[in-house]
Amino acid sequence: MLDGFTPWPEDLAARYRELGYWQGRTLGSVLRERALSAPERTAVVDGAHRWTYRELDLRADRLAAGLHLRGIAPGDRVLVHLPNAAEFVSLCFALFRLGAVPVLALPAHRETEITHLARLSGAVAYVIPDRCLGFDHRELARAVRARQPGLREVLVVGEPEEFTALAEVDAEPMPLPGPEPSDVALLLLSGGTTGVPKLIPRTHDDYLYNATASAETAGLDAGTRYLAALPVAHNFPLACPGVLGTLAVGGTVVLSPTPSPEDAFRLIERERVTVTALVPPLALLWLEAAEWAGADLSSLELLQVGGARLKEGTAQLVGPVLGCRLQQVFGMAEGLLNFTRPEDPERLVRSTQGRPLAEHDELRIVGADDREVAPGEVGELLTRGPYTLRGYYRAEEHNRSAFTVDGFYRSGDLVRQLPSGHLVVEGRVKDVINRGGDKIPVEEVENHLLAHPAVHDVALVGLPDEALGERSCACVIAHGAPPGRAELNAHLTALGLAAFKLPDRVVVLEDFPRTALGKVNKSELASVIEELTHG
Ligand code: OOB
Repeated sequence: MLDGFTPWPEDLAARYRELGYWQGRTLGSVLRERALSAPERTAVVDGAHRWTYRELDLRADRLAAGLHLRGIAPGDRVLVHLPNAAEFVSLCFALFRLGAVPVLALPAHRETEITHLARLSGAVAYVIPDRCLGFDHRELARAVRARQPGLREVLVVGEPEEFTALAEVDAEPMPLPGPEPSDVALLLLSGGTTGVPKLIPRTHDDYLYNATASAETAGLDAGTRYLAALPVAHNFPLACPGVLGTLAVGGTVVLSPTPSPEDAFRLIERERVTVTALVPPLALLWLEAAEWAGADLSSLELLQVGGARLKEGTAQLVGPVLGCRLQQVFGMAEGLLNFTRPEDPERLVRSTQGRPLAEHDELRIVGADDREVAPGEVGELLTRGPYTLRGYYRAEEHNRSAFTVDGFYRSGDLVRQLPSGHLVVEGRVKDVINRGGDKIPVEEVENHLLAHPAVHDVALVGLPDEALGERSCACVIAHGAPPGRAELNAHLTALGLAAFKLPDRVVVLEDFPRTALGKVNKSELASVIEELTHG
């Protein structure tokens, strides 16, 4: 078993098996089953490739053998930093079959995040594209490797320069011992509650349930053509049901290089896409673009929206403008997923974030004293269940506060539950800014800003925003000449921070409002900024 992984207690594990949540299969074996039953069906489409199930299955086997020969062993972590490309899919399945563990970095991540992930995971290899959207990942790899020499191998999709081409990691398929279904299959990134990002271990058993039960709830079958528009390293387009859920039922995955209407609409029309998933700001953008783009979107049957709160007004437009059904998804990489269902009344689909996926998802909605609030009241959502983690990877100390003693995960989300079981997300208690689905770990950005010589003190707050839900604003107490936004963002970029974490606004203040305990009062601070803006 992977050290640093917290398993479920034996009695609960036995129960989840008995109840059929954990089926004792691995992610790699599910692809094999599909390849045997329908080898010539199309599994994956991207700009450059069109792979049948047989081809994907073989590619995964050959890659697994090649990785094995290069010394990648079961349990080794491999940092995967790829865009939406066919190689992402074959590589993940190769690693699943080998029993090595992909660590899924987001395309926007840069030196700071990647170095942190490499260090925390102890990854032995780093897989990158040569260039992506104008950014040279080989330069990033050089910088990261200089700081993290444990990263033995850099494998490149495309032109490798001094590194190794992924295409050359190829060998005759060979028998490999493979993982147990209860082993960790992959490490996902947390949106964060405090400080730097955490890693979320997901087992074959639990993630396969996550993907297949999501597929059922979203009505997927072998005729599904799923468009991965969001970055596939994210749990939502990866397994809710996303890429893995689609492949598990024998459907076709179409990979879009970006989620822009320009790229996505072209693919929807060409590939007759039936299902896709978006975050709310992109749903809004698609709704606007659909009015004038003139693309044929008539194949679309279902649009899933999640990652941040969807406004009812936007929800209402999905059917009339895109001509498809809406499914709201309130999920987290940590596990728990909530979906609105096809049989739900229209009103609930529009105005709630859905109800739990599994009958045995346990939910507690609690007040500040950790006691359950009255039904229908707002409180923090705590949860445990057959696909919700029991501990972050290698985070013993953080785990003591992130979970209750009986193993409930503290989501940091404020919700209320309707008598039907549906949840409405009302806010949060965690210090994260949700910028249209991109999660900004506030403390991390504040720490980097504090390193700037002109910053005496700083507080990052979320301000309401029409398009994104929230935008970030850095409130700065200056040391000497007040720094501007361009200067601070240049500083953060030079440190190698992902672009979505850069403050959208910088406001220089004399002092911060404080709580009785002397902590920055962020909600009052946000009101002060609003006041400054709108008078
Ligand atoms: C998804 O996963 P993460 O890990 O990036 O972020 C989880 C957090 C939740 O704790 C919540 O704060 C927020 O994102 N969130 C929503 C939401 N869906 C997620 N807030 C309001 N309304 C929603 N519908 O974001 C994620 C994972 C799987 C499926 C969908 C989203």
